[in-house]
Amino acid sequence: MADNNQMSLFGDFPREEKAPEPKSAAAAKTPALRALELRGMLDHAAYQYYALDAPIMTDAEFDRLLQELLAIEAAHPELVTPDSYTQRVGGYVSEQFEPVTHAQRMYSMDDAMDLGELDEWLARTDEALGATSEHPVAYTCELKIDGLGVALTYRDGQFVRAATRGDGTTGENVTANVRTIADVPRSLAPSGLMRVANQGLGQTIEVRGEVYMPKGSFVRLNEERDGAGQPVFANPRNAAAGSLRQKDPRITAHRDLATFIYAVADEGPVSVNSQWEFLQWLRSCGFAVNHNAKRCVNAREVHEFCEQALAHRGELNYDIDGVVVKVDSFASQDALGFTARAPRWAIAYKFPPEEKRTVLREIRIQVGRTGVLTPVAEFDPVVVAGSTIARATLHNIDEIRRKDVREGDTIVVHKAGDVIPEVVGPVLEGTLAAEHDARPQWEMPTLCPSCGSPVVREEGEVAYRCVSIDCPAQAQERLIHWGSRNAMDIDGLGDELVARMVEQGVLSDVADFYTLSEEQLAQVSTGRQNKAGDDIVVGKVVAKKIVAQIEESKGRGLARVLFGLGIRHVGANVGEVLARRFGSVQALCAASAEEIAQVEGIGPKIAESVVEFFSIADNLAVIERLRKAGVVLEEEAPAEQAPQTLAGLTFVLTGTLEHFKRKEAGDALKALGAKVSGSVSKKTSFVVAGAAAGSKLTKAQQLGVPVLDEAALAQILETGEPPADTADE
Ligand code: 3BA
Repeated sequence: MADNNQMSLFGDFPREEKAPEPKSAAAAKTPALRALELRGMLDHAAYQYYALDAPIMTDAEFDRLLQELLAIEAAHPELVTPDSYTQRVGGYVSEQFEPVTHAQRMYSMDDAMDLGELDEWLARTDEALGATSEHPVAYTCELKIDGLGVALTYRDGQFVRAATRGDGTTGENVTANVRTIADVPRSLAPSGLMRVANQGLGQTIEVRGEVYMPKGSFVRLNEERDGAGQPVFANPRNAAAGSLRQKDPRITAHRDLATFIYAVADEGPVSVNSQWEFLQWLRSCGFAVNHNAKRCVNAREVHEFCEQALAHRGELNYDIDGVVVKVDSFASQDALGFTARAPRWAIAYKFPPEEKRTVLREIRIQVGRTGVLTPVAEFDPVVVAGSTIARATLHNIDEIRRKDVREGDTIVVHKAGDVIPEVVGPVLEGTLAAEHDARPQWEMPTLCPSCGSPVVREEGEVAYRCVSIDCPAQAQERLIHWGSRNAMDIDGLGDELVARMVEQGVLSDVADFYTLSEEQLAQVSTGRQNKAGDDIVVGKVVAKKIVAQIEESKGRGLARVLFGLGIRHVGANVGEVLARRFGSVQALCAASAEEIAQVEGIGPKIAESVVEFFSIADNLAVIERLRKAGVVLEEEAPAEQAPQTLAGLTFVLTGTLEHFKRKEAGDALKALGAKVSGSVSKKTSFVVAGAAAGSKLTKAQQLGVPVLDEAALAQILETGEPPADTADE
């Protein structure tokens, strides 16, 4: 495509805002000196902000410095250096992953913040390209996926590397993680390759696109994390970023990521002439290309496409934050060229933030299955991003204080990541501010609203909880949890139905599910009435289906049972780990907290919680009834276990081993009960150092941690005997 220094067809159209007048102190310096100084300040501020999460200046201050530097560089182009902050496209490259320098820089895009700005850009571009009504300029419109920019490299048609966009020049090597994404082709389809010129040996092609997480997968992932007491992701984009930047690709493999591809680093090898044809070519190579793109024959169609996209964004299973409009013809793109940061032939029309005003009627307390009291905002229903919302969690009292929302306030609500309703804050315009100030601050109740027991806040926790073991609200939530997707997955059992069953006395603990008859369930009132005013009951047909589902749930296996029981700190993951290690409820029940805490990935907090759960007679009684009902409480194939001769020892493996893969050696040590850690500390029992061991070996020597060689490791694995401690030689 066109090189950077292409003359602008926009002539003297003002592209950059007027720079602020330099301050007198700054004006006294030569431009070269001041540019140097500004670059230093900007780099330092960006490092503080992105790498250390410790900003040293406001965004406005940062922007002022950046504008000053841009002005100097515009007046003195000879002063522009490749490493200048103005040449970066934003962001900061972290040092966690290996850096990758993009063969060709990944540009940014100019934004149009509303349809008016879009129309201005279209008019300007039409004019620059000499559009007439007989010969209008065609544009390709693509949905703007709210994902993470990535570059995928193929050598000789084979996928060899994936890198994040990073700052546009340098990204991070995320190949291992991207390999786990199902829709990324391992090799290019021959039909696509046929259209690539010089497809000889050594030919590389780099395509670019977005990695995203489908909304449904995002919701499920958060449900799972919430169930396991882990922090949830704020939106699908963060979830995708977190998944892509996992150190362990196995974790990424369990996250449902997907891609949309829309660009190439260098159009040279592809024999197509327009963005629209190019998208078809990408598809013929096997890439995932978004189908909701359109080749618009003129600017009016572009405008309409953007309106349509905005109206229908809620129907998509992925998050979009706008529309990318590109001049279709490559020849016209070349004629327009690039500014320092972005192509002139493309623009990102950004959707307006979907925010609505409503009135906060009440902050209601919801009691969770572990007794946590969660404040929930109940507001007048409003339509946001295509669906009606009437409540949103406020998480905890700290959040309520931070947002300073009070019952009766007019509030702004939106959907985080297009899906999760969220209260942004109170509207404090005009008289609303005085009204807000006159309302009392909301307080956490001191008694559980369900059972009336005193509420406690444990040391170091934000959550308040009801610690009563027989709180009806907790009991109901536990029943709902038992039937939920990641637990026993009982289809058709909604939250409402469980509530009605509890109310009508047919259900009080999870074992009751398995003695429920079709006749009993068919008689349960749904709480709704028909036109004649009679109660609507569940009915025979639905009852039959649900009872069949309950029957089926008996065989879901130990891991799901352990998760389903709702033991505090035992999420789906921990449930699996415990099931694998102990093999049966009986074995887990007999284990001490110390034994449980020995298991890799299980901490003392979880272990305590498990032991406490099994020390309660009521819980044991429920488990006994589950067993009698035929619920499987064993792992299918109880794990054959080697004697745990290395229990209590922590190993760190470093350097290159000659006869083992590090991972295999680690697994073998774990099978003997050892913990394997990635970092050396005082608690490390042994460091196994292979060839070219680096900082971990040094650290071990500093801390006096005994160091073993590969032969010693081989001996341990062979005999299963722990090594003699050689610490004080
Ligand atoms: N098209 C993002 N940049 C995009 C190739 C250009 C471009 C995007 C786009 C520069 C989307 C900036 C980061 C980048 C590849 C540079 C899209 C989307 N086109 N459909 C015009 O859907 N988010 N982003 N990515 N090169």
